[in-house]
Amino acid sequence: MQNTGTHRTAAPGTATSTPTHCPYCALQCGMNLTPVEGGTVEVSERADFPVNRGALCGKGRTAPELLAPGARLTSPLVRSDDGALVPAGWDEALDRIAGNLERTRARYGADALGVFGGGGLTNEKAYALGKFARVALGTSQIDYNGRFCMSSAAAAGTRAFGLDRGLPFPLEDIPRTGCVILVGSNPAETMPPSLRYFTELRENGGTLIVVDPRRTKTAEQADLHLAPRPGTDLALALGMLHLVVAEGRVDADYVEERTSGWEEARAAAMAHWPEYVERITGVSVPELREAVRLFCAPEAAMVLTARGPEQQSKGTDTVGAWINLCLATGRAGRPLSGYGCLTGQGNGQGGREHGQKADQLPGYRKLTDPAARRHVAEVWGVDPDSLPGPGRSAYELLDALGTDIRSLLVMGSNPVVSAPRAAHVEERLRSLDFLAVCDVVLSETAELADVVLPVTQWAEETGTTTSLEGRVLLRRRAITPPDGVRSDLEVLHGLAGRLGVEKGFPTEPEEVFEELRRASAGGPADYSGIGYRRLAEENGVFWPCPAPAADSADADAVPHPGSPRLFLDRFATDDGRARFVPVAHRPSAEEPDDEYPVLLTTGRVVAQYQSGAQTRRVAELNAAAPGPFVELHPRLAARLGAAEGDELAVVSRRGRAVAPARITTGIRPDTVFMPFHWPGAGRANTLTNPALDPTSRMPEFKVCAVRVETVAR
Ligand SMILES: Nc1nc2c(c(=O)[nH]1)N[C@H]1C(S)=C(S)[C@@H](COP(=O)(O)OP(=O)(O)OC[C@H]3O[C@@H](n4cnc5c(=O)[nH]c(N)nc54)[C@H](O)[C@@H]3O)O[C@H]1N2
Ligand SMILES: Nc1nc2c(c(=O)[nH]1)N[C@H]1C(S)=C(S)[C@@H](COP(=O)(O)OP(=O)(O)OC[C@H]3O[C@@H](n4cnc5c(=O)[nH]c(N)nc54)[C@H](O)[C@@H]3O)O[C@H]1N2
Ligand code: SF4
Ligand SMILES: [Mo]
Repeated sequence: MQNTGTHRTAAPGTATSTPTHCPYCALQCGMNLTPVEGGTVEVSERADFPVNRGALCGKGRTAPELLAPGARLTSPLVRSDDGALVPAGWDEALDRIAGNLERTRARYGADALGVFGGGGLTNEKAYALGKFARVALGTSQIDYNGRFCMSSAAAAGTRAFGLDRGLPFPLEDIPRTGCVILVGSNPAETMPPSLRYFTELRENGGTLIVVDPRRTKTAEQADLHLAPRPGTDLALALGMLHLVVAEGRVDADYVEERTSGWEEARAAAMAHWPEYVERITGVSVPELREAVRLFCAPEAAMVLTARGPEQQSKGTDTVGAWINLCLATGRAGRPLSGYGCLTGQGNGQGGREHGQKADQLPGYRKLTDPAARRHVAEVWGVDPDSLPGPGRSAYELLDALGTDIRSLLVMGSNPVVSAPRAAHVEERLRSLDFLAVCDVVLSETAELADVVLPVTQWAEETGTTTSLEGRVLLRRRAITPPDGVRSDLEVLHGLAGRLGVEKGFPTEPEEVFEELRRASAGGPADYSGIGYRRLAEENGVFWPCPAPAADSADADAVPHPGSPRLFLDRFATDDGRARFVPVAHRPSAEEPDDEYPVLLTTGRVVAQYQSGAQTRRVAELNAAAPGPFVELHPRLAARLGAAEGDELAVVSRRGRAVAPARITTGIRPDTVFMPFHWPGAGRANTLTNPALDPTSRMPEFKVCAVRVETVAR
């Protein structure tokens, strides 16, 4: 992978450089930007930001390439009578969108309008998009790609702790704990600069356990690598909890003082004998025992999950089982201990808090809660009864396109590549009466649109993101955008005005943030004590951060310091106790059979980001990861008669994808792996199963049954 891994750039330290953060993943690495010729910027090291201390991966380092006018969209596009997308002026493009939305609404009602957002949008955009759907469109039908990301961990965290903040502690705690279990997480490829926290953990004498069906670059760093069959993490965690009980390792005082529901959870775990768990997972009983020993030996320990165990039709219960393991051993809400989820997208954390989710109002409030509706309606200056109820989840929304939902606005996602059962989703998108897409490039989804709006990018606009640590950060504008593009906030302002809502959609990010502060005040994700000035001075503030009480007599009341570490005194439940949830093993929605005998799992490579819409346009990244592949074990390859590089067809009940073989002993022989970054013949999501978790509505991206065949040349 040459130089697409962790990399340090030179530090010119010029007076004109602007400190900001990467446009891509949730680590939100700090970087300095200096304007250069050609309308782009140069990235240099920003050593003062503690999370990455100047280190960047190849994606962050090359992100400026997409700022060049030739690399991105600089004019709105509209579908002409002969079916081509042709350049148009902003007024024409916005008029077309507003006109179509209005006609759809008049004919079919407001719920025939859909909105699909993204976890890469800043807090201001996510907030404005949720408000736009409920106030300007009046529709309940809004959801976003974060549903495909960490929603199972969010649901399980809320269920157990009463609050979902991905990491309840900062990354800097990792090197100081005793043991970390990383479940279905591959930071060596997905957040390279974060790997040092795990290296330092081991240098300090701590141990790292990695649970992944593949021996990834991350697993290579581990003291113990467990390689379960995809989709069996729930059983694995239950087997470990069984051993914790059987070996007398339960922290009875902690369970008594800080939790509820232990007896039921304990009984459920005791039904999962180690030998039974070995049969389900393929992880041997001695390996299970070793994992329990390493996890329980030190005073403090952590479990961190990512998409491996979460993107399953039982993702919520699976995360719940890992949380139960933490609770039974007294490893949550104590210093250097706890359960955390490594959130993925640039604003994966903040994007899930401020109202672009189907059931949600800003501040992580519930749309079904009358008090929350009253509070937010007051900030918005509308009647609480005018706010719609909860809408469909992401996949269900996409599945309803062309039937119940007739017109769709997409902002910050590329579902043609990234949604499960993508051929069906693509067909649903094509069946819409009207599709509008706001993007920086002509993504595969934008290619299907009736109107495409070109928007400004990270270095061209100010806004806040909330990193995987729950740290609210200020991204600053470093350069002027090229002519022809507008910000997402300007788009929403322009559309709302055309729909007759003249007020309430400001285009200045700080003005939106000030409103978000008020809307979030008193909610679980309270940002009311955070302002742009403070963010500029403090390198981020951890929420919750309430403002000093308005009725406080003391005008100089000390500002809230923010909350780097949660739950140390009490959990966010009504009684302050963490809740055990009894869970039991169940099979994946699709198990292998004679016709589809192999398991497919999917994920990422270091040089490409998500649907690849951005990174496939960067030459260096494309050279490092030029296309899809099928990773398989030599034994499976031998059975198929396939050699390295041979074209393989992977066939599921949803469709067929073709990509070259990459043969490695680092994967289970019963499993193949495909990265999902590409459209076309090698699109992994042609194959994936949209079976949904009943609680989080997360699709089962990580497990489905397939048949693998060689393709005759
Ligand atoms: N380079 C790069 N970095 C990224 C992204 C990107 O697209 N590219 N995306 C960002 C985003 S939005 C996200 S969500 C994160 C995702 O970050 P990760 O969760 O680290 O990424 P994935 O590759 O999806 O999945 C992690 C691992 O889960 C394993 N896995 C598959 N099935 C199972 C299973 O059943 N059980 C277990 N235990 N493991 C399993 C896979 O083999 C894989 O190594 O990355 C972020 N960073
Ligand atoms: N098989 C399989 N599928 C998966 C996953 C998996 O592990 N396996 N992972 C899932 C996960 S975790 C995720 S997060 C999703 C992500 O999948 P997508 O939602 O498709 O993510 P991106 O490719 O980041 O899409 C973002 C789009 O918005 C554009 N964009 C970027 N910034 C902005 C902005 O500020 N404004 C606007 N208007 N547009 C912007 C980008 O150019 C891009 O076209 O994929 C999911 N799909
Ligand atoms: S790890 Fe994530 S935030 Fe850091 S440079 Fe790479 S993509 Fe950007
Ligand atoms: Mo994600």
